[in-house]
Amino acid sequence: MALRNKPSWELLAEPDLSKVPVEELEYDALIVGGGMAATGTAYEIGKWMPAGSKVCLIDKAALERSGAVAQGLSAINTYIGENAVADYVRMVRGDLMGVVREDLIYDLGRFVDDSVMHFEEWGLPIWKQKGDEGKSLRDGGKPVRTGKWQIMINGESYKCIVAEAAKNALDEMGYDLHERVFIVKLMLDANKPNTIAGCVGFSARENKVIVYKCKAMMVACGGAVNIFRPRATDEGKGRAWYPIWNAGSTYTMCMQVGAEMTMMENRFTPSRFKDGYGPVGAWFLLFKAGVTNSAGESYAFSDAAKEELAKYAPYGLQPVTPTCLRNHLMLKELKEGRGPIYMDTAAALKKFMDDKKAEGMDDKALKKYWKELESEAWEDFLDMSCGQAGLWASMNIEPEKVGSEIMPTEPYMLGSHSGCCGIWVSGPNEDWVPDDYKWGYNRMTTVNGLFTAGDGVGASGHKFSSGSHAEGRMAAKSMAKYIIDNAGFAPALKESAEDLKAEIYKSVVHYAEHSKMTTDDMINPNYIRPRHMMERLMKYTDEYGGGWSPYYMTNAKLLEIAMHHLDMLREDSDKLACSGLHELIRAWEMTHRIWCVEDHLRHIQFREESRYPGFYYRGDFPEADAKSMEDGGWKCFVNSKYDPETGEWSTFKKTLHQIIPD
Ligand code: SFD
Ligand code: AMP
Repeated sequence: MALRNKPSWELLAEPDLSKVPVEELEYDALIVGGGMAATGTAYEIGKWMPAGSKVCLIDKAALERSGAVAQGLSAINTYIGENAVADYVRMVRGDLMGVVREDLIYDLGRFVDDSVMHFEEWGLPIWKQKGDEGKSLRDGGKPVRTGKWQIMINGESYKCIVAEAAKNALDEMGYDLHERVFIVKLMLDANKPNTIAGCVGFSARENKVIVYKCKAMMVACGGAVNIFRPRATDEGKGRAWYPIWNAGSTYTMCMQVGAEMTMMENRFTPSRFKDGYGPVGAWFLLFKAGVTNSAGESYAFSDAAKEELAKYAPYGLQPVTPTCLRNHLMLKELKEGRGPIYMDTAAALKKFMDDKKAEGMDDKALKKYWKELESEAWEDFLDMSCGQAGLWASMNIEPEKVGSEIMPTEPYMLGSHSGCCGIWVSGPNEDWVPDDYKWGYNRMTTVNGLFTAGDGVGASGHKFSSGSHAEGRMAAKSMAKYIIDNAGFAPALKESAEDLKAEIYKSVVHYAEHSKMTTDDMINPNYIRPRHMMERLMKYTDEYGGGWSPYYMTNAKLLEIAMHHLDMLREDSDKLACSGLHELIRAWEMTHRIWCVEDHLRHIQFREESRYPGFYYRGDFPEADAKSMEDGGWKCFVNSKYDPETGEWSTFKKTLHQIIPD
């Protein structure tokens, strides 16, 4: 049960909202979120804002350890370095089955390395090739590459380092930082149509509601986690791959004020070390490990696999198989009874040792080399997913002796990792960018003054931590330009502060009014707790929306049932009850999850093909369509829009432009 932290206790005895003060604040620019993208914006924005501007960053948690990088990372997955930016676009396009915004990807590729160089200057240790130790990236030091795009770091404190730079930048400019404030919703201007004017949130530490007004806003609250039933059960349920505290706030809050969404049908179903959710990239790329089925066969390179991949030409025929199709091959093995799937850690480590022996390394040097190899293998997890190292230790797993099971997990929604759902934003205002991809301010959504970055920006995945930071910086520059161009704008809200407070605290009052009716306050005919809501949501999305239990399969009928259940959930969310501030966060997270999952399923319903086999399948449309929208096909974007005036949704196709030749 949720923690009943002190402040709300005072309210529970007698639900009197006059005990909850409301603060009303006004800023020029607001940065909502405190992750990689938002810290990028915080670092950059002061350089471009007019002197004397007021800016505030609001994070639901503490900047030092919030967001996806909270635990640290052991690699930076986007560093262009010696590669061509156009090849980066080709890689992202190929991995995401062709439907991407090449303008956004190219633009990001031009700037991302500068963020990585800054990370190093701020103190992040980046592995260097032999002979280049001590030489910075900016001075031409060559990083240790895991793959073509990825570099290795000692990144346990990655987020602390990046957060410190953001805090220093905010401090230097005299800007504000509000930590532990959960933003619940955004608000449009009372006078100027389709223009952002503010947001409202509540403190997670004291009874207080804050209403913010602003001229421009960055919303970068990450992706959506715990929207599908996790493989983890019972008390292990908190264990997930992506950060559990990112609850789809970016998508929901922006779509609620009318921002056009794109590719919300896309999801990332990562294959991870089973139960611990340890990332696989370093094992595949750095240690060059292979995967095998229960018979020890290297199934991904078999003739049958080649035949299967050919069905998804041209994507399946690329030298590096796209992430979803790697899953597809794995799922085929599992469904045909050849599971479990193993990452062959033992063979990979043995090969390293054998190679060194063949090179003539003596026993003493070999021992030392082994120690280094062993610690790198463990450090990969200790730096970014320490629960996986704990699981290996507690299960007596010695990776040099046995392989470890890997498994496709539950689906996640995100736009910065190997997925691409998110918000439709303007690209850079440059002549090579198609007209329908740009409307003035880079990374601005279709709502005036509302910007996003990182997981928020759709149709441009594979940004990862570095790209999200760089994108936050790029957006900061255009936010400042927007503010300067609209200097006369005075934001005005339609909603009253008192009404907003009542809306936010409704579930606390509801709990206080009804909780004494039963002996166990978790069970009550008058209300539903956020925990119950989550269980229901996960059951519906999993069973009807293509979660792991039906092997990621859904169809039109199943989706219709899912939508019906979501309707009921939304109706019941009116009766949410919370016994404290902590649970109040959970309640609002659930509301955000339900909205973004609804859009996800609407998109899957609309797209009558299976564009991402291995992430999800439409049983009634199993093929991936090669025809463009103009030829009546699905090689195009699917966008959607919620109309805040009428409460109606529309879902529609949008033209795809190829900018970089094959
Ligand atoms: O191994 C509110 N990522 C990896 N990136 C890499 O570069 N290398 C890796 O090695 C990566 N891998 C990885 C990664 C993530 C995770 C969890 C694991 C492994 C285990 C991806 C990156 O981390 C990711 O791309 C970026 O962090 C995305 O940045 P951004 O800014 O879009 O999201 P965020 O950092 O999660 O921050 C979200 C912020 O929003 C706050 N927030 N604040 C106020 N009100 C609300 N309602 C809010 N809701 C959320 C959060 O507190 C947070 O500050 S590997 O798999 O490949
Ligand atoms: P992951 O740990 O799976 O999130 O992967 C980290 C990085 O490695 C991402 O850039 C992935 O695209 C890449 N990657 C992971 N597995 C493979 C693989 N088998 N082949 C090529 N790239 C991979």
